[in-house]
Amino acid sequence: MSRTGRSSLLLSLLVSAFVFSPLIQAENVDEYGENIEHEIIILSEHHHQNDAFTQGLEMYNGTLYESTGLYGFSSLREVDPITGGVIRSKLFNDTIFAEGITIYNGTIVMLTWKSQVAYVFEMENLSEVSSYVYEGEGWGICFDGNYFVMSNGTSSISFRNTETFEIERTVSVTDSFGNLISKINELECVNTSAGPRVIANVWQQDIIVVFDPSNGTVLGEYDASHLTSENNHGINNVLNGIAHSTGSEFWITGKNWSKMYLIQMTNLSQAGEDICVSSCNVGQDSISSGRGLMTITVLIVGLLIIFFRRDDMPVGGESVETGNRHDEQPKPTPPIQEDGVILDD
Ligand SMILES: [Ca+2]
Repeated sequence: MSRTGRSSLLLSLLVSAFVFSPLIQAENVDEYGENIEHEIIILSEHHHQNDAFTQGLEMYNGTLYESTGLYGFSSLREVDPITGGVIRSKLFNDTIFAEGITIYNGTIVMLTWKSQVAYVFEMENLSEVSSYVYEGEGWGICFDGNYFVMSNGTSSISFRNTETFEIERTVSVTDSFGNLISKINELECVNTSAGPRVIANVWQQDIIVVFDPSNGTVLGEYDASHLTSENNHGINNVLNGIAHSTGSEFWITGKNWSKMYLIQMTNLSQAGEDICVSSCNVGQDSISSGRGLMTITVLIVGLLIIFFRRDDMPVGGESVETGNRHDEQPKPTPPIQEDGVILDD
């Protein structure tokens, strides 16, 4: 193809992208035509103990409570959110792998990964007062005012009786295309002007999702990759831990991160449309959406750019740095995993 021909083709594709762009914008607008953007705004950065393999995070009366996992390292901590300093902590024996926590009726309820026991501690002195039993794995938990809301590493969320811990009902977390969102991890229950919501980490993903607890439908997805790139120095040191502060403000951190963040989550009560969290099935619903058109257009333009620039690319098979950390090979196995301990969640 001549250079003139190439330029014409490129121009056509760019025009196509421009023509399709209004379709994209039209998908996520509110009743006034304003864009609904689910965005994390960093309000302040704080220290986080980087020995904390964070499994649960919850704020109560200005104090932050944190549970940390791994056999032999699990703990329950009372933390000063401003300094990140540990005020009090309780260490567990090496049979306990601590998971998510929530505050209920003056106590802290803490899940365990595979022990099938939820321990209950006094907030005053972190002493154990009772426990619940359950079947399966425990990952995240929050209290919605009526029930314990619990994740177990799948897409299924259970709503449990606060007296018996029996399951009252379950929902499956799905995006708006019906794709199941698995590995739902740490949770936070909040009430918004549009109704109750559950906010969740998704294990090994740089996103936080908001779903409707009545049916499990994801209403918003927040990209936290700019935070994970600052803190993630290993395959297990993932984004995890979210605690409601006030209004639309939350504390978030990750496993062994050295930073904790006070953030604002924009448009928390407003639902975006056509939210595709897992790998979308292009060819079905999404093909007719603006997002599908944008994806195709961007893909074609990207391929064309590569085509035009190929003469400038290095010879001999040298790779080009993409800047995408997901392209990296997995890091060497952490020592604790080599010892036979399977890291959670
Ligand atoms: Ca939480």
